[in-house]
Amino acid sequence: MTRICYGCGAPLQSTDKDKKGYIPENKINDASYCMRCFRMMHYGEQSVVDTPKDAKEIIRKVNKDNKYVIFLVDYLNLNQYVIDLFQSIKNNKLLVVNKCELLPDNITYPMVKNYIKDIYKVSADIKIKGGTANHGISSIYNYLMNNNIHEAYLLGISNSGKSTFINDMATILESKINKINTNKHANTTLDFMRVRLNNELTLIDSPGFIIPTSLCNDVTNEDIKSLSYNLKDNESIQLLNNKYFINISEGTPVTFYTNLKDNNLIKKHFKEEVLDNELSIEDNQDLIIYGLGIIRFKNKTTIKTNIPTESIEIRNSIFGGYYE
Ligand SMILES: Nc1nc2c(ncn2[C@@H]2O[C@H](COP(=O)(O)OP(=O)(O)OP(=O)(O)O)[C@@H](O)[C@H]2O)c(=O)[nH]1
Ligand SMILES: [Mg+2]
Repeated sequence: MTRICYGCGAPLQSTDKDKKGYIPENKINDASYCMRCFRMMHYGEQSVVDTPKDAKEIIRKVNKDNKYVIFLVDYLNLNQYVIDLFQSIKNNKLLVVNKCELLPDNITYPMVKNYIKDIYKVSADIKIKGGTANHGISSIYNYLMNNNIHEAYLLGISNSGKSTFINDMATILESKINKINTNKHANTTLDFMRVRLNNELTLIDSPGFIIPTSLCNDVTNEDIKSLSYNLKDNESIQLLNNKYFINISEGTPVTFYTNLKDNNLIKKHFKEEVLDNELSIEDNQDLIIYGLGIIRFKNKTTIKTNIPTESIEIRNSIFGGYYE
């Protein structure tokens, strides 16, 4: 029987060093982890051995099965694309908003839930997770038990925290499992992996997917920062080293909510560029830029940008306490 790597779920093999699941032949019978996972977990090394999976392919596979689905999303990656994927899951499902401790203090957990239900018309249950002492995990465990759910898939975008979720669940249940490999870079888990946590609960980890129209997949796990700008007439905002620009009318203060590590990727630009795509932002609406963050405008305005339309979304704002 083929053994699998407990770190990434790949079948262990000793024929091709550059492919997933590689382990030297003399270790294949007793190793718990493939060489890539071992080196990532012990030496912080990075290596790419597989391409990100297609979300629709994963969901098609899961839809053929009748098992419950726990779908993880972190707040900055919450957008129509992700919600459409969630809604395309036919099985009974739960939406978990993860890394919520990184949200600014003025956004409370009940606000997040009400907001998602209202804006994206999500009727499935929603739970919040994130923060110190495995916040939210016990409540999710109790929820699963109360609803008689003993086996569930964990699905979601790469880096949303699926494998960390299983490790955290193992901690509170005191399960003696081998820790799953988790990492701040995308594409860590490579295959489905069934993890029996106790007599009552088995979770199935899965490879994450990426949002194809995301401008940046370099997420961090740091607090969401707010960067505020008040632009003059001949100034704009430049993104990702002059790849994209946004012209904003003078006198409209804006705040950018992001967790990009490198502040230089979002900067004031002392020039107005010629840009085609004009967008009207109403009072109390935000601009969502896939992979970069959320822009909050102080008042109703018109902006111009060269960001492709499939990478942006305008939606009612969570800031300002409307969803309390
Ligand atoms: N701040 C914060 N970071 C988290 C939380 N959960 C997970 N992370 C971090 O998010 C990163 C990604 O976590 P993983 O568990 O590897 O994510 P994944 O969804 O399994 O990713 P793939 O296997 O690539 O699909 C890691 O650096 C985790 O430490 C959380 O609740 N809060
Ligand atoms: Mg994972």
